[in-house]
Amino acid sequence: MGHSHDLFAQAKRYIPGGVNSPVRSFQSVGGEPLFFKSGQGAYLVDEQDKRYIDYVGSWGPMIAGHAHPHIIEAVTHRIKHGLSFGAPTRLETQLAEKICQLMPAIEQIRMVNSGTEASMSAIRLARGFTKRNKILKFAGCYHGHADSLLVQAGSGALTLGIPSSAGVPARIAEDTLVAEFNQLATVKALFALHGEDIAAVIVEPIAGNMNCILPQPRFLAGLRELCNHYQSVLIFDEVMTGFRVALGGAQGYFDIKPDLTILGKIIGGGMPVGALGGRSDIMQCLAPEGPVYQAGTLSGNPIAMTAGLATLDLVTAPGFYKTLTHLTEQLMSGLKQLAKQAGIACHTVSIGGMFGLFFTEASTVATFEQVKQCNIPLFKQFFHGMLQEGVYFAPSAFEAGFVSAAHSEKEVAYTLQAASKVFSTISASITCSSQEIHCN
Ligand code: KE4
Repeated sequence: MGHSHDLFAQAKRYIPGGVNSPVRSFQSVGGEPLFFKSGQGAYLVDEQDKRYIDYVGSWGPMIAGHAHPHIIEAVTHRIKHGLSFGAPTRLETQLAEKICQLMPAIEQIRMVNSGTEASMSAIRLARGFTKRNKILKFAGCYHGHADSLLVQAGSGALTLGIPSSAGVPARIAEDTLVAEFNQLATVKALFALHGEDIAAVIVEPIAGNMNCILPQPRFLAGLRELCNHYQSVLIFDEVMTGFRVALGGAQGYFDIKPDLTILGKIIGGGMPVGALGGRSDIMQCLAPEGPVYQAGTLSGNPIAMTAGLATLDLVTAPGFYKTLTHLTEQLMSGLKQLAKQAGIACHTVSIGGMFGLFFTEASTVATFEQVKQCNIPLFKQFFHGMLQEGVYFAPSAFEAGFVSAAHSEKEVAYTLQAASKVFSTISASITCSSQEIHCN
């Protein structure tokens, strides 16, 4: 018993689909998920001791790489003093203070245990603060699996073809309005119809759950202006982009000030953490100060706080994002060039340590519709070809990819060498099928 296949069969006996999160299932790319037993730096090791260069990074948290000594040492030390007290610790204040310093739009912050909890709580808080019920989200954006937000969602919901989940009562879903990312006119139209009832607009400032889509100029500023005009709360979901694209997150990068921010992933350094924060007049509505209830047994637990603090120690080092951004750009431009040389239409995008790879003739991909036009079967061939070469990309065409500080020119060079082989194989298969000749 050690082969991923056997482990997967056993997992399916006890766990629905054999996974504890659907996007890990490989259902959209075919084949079976790999079972990993360790991670070190830029690498993961599967149960057969095969190493993979990892561009998933646990879907974003592992920006310092796997098992970074500074984080391991901090957690190892802390764990000897106990795991959870369900009472305040100074560590929670330290992490809260650090985040407020790095993201000035966050005047106060509440720790929770996942991005889902954070977005669910932020929606409730915005509704309590404005005394309105409707929220506005964007098709293809994903904010976790709270009922109100599983309407035309991205990430695994989109990957598996269930963007609007079963089990969400219509009366809940009808309070969720859906606009199109990068298409401000669709937002204005909904505000014109429902403006006085819209409690909040929630947006991934960089859409990382329909692959990776950058905001077009004026899009985020337009959302800010509309929320000001209609007195709605602007919520930036920075679970993925927070401390990923820049030290101040996407809000710092694009210089737009949201009313509330949702965080997760990197602020936990791989431990379960989410957070919601923002204007103190809104945050003061949260219990025990105000009437909006929100709670969590393990919220702010000392081990997660320690891992988060140690991770932020690393990302605040001088030049951290400059180096990460350069390496990510190098990877993307290399892949684009190699695809072109092989006659394969490919568009790439990167910002900070996150990237998007699209198999499309389009010179830019700015909307959800354009993402859906991309060549998914070709992505599957690329994904499995690279996996064979020991390079692990996200098992979904609708996810962003991530580079860590542990990746170096060495990993990029190997990845590009592998991609050259894979693109050649794909190109040969396309030639064969187009000429309908027999190929071995
Ligand atoms: P969690 O509840 O999974 O911690 O966070 C939900 C969430 C909220 N907001 C954004 C922008 C997110 O990207 C996420 C979670 N991201 C997915 C992958 N893109 C998590 C992977 C999974 O579902 O297993």
